[in-house]
Amino acid sequence: MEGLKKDVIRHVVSSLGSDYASKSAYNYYNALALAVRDRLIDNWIKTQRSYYDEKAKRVYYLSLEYLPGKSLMNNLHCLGIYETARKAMSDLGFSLEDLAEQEWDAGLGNGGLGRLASCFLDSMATLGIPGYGYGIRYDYGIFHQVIEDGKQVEQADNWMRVGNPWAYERGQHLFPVRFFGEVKNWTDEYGRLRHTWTAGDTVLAMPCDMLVPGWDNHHVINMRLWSARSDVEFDLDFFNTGNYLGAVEEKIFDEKISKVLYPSDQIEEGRELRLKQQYFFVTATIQDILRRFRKKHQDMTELPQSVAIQLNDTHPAIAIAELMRILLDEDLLDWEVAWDICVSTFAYTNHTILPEALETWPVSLLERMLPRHMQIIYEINARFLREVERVARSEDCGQLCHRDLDHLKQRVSLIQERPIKSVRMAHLAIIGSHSVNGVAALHTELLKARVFDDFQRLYPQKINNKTNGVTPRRWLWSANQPLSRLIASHIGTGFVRNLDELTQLEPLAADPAFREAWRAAKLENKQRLQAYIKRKLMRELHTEHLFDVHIKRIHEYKRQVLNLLHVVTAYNRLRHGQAADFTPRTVFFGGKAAPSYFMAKRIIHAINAVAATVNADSRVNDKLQVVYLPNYCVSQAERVIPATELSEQISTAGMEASGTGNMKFALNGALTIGTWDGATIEMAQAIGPELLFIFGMREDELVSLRQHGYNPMLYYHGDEELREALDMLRSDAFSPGQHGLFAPLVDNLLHGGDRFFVLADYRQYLGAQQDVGRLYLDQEEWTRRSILNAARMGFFSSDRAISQYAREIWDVAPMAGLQNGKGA
Ligand code: NTF
Repeated sequence: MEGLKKDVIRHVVSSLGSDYASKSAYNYYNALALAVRDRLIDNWIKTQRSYYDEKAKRVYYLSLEYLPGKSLMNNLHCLGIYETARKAMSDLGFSLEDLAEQEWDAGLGNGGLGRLASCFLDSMATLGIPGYGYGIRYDYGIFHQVIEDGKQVEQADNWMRVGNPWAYERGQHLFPVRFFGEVKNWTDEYGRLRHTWTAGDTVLAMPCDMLVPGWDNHHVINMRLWSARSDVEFDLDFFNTGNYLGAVEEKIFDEKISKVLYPSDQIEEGRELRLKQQYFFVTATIQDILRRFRKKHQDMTELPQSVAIQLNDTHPAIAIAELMRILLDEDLLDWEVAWDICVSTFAYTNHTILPEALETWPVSLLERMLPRHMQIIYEINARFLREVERVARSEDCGQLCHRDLDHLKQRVSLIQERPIKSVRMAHLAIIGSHSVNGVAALHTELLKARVFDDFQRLYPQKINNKTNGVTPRRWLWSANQPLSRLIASHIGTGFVRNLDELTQLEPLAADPAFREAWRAAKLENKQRLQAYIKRKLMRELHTEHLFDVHIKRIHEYKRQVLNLLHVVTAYNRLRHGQAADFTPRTVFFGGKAAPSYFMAKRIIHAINAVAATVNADSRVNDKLQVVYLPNYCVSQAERVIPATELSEQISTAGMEASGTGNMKFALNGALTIGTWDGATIEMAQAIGPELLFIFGMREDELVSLRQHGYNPMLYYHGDEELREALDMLRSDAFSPGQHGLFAPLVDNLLHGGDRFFVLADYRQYLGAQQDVGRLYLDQEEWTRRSILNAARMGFFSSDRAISQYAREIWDVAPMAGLQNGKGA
């Protein structure tokens, strides 16, 4: 402890240039972070060296998004120095918890996809897999959400304003990134046509490394994030012509590339700068990967034995064309050889089946910005369509019918003709990869049967499932110390590394003393949340209420509106005195809406309006409260999830690819009210469906309802409570003086087709909520189920997910000496 204290003081003085006697929390947080980083860097260097020494096959995880959140507590726990640090900082006059609050969340992602990437890096580090995360170091992450007059207002997330003590910026290792320009043809010595791309503009990519430690194993992997740097400083001509300001302007223009994360989620924005970001990221990453590979290899055909590249959704899919370009134009390989290398190296994960989220880029844009890549994509397509024809005409084509060949070719082509001629990035990713995986069993089945059915017939081996998981280090151990300590006191700490060990809790569910201790841990977390809400929102929570929580991005398919209709109905019953047996509850909502998503923003407004009405109504507010948690983010999730008793996972069946919040809640002992969707299905199967509150129509039932003509008006007319709730929303009951404010929401349900079947599931949802309320009155039974939920969550560790990727897709093994935890 004395060593750590000394290091902290030294950093306050020599790294931060401050007087150690001036007790600034900001300085001491930074100094502690630097002292922790010192303890990581040696192991990071050793880890990187060992990859070379052992000629390990490396895994590169390419993701435009990460959501690491805060690093301090997680890193202290991984290093096993949390207690030491707590004591050291307390000696120096600080509470570790307060210092940790000084850190800004690294919010370099939108939601589930980015958080999954961060959980995966944590698992690679812990399992000892030679992995690297690659991404973009956005200057501005996901926007900061404030609620003003009930509405979302976006503010810039200037997360690096106060510096980032965790990152190593490597200004000396810059990679050139080229755009625009033209392609020249030439003939090589064997008479083959060759191509050279001479680019117009160049910018530079600077690596910023953030260290990702494994759990108690000395294995530290790298998350390398690229930041755009202009090359005009090196362009002497510019200065010589006296155009100083012109040069500076160009510099600012170039550096715009990594300025801001696109805040869309499940909606593709299709803007030129976004494509620039994607290519900027991809080319820098591929250059770095090949630089490392070429240190030990000359023969490019050995690449797939040494390198696995996982594409996190289609955002980095242009990497396939980029690797082809390098192999063809720089290494001068033949097409077939280059293509084999690509397909064997790449694998692609799909995270959504919503059509509006499937990426396409206009051919005209690609032709201008990346002319050589567009040529390559055309060539990939031409060869692929010839192959399709061959397979379709062959004897063994199974269900493929060559009379439909033209249609088939149009459907699978990389190029879509309408509404504008564009490249379908998902098709490029599928064709250019040896593995395509979905993220939960149902999602993968839907990929095979619906979205990519043609590809499933063409390549029946390619599409596979890897159900998501979450890291128990952050989402149980670090976020929920009261519960973790209780668990550890009965079964030891092995579950942090091997989550299956939680099954040892099962017999304890029958032990009243253990149940009492389990409830005490939950209460402690509820009180902690209460204190936080008091500080932040100046609201007093009732900790004896059932804490019912719905936090995730705001999207129609996630059906926050269904939850809201339950709240309004409960409000009406209480007002009308029809709810004598109502179980008191506080309903929490939290989540960001994409700034351009009108309906999602209106939903936020409606939730806040209902909250204001309910909370102000003294007839009901001792029994029902509604809280909107502004600026939902990773660190807020870490506070809220441990305090949650009821987890809302109520998406339209078939629409949520997996969900990962669902897993975090159950792991922390919340019971789930949910639909038969995403990974919630597999959770119900692992836990026992009777221990969750499952309701609603299933995916196949919705398909047939849609086919037979779904009429939401029937539900409106047939259900008095539903009608009352919708009429209130449409009138000014929750928006005094602003008649019609929420009419778009209601009209969308009644006259817009209710695409997400809110009304169809309303009555069943109410029934399930009634069951929840009733069960909560029986605290012994509730607690028993809560324990069994957590005990059966072992499968949903990201360690299990990453082990499957490693074995079944990447063909990589953990580093020797690390499999069993302790590193060398
Ligand atoms: C999300 N997809 C899905 O909507 C979630 O169900 C899933 O849990 C996560 O991915 C992680 O797999 C996206 O965010 C995106 F961008 F693909 F639409």
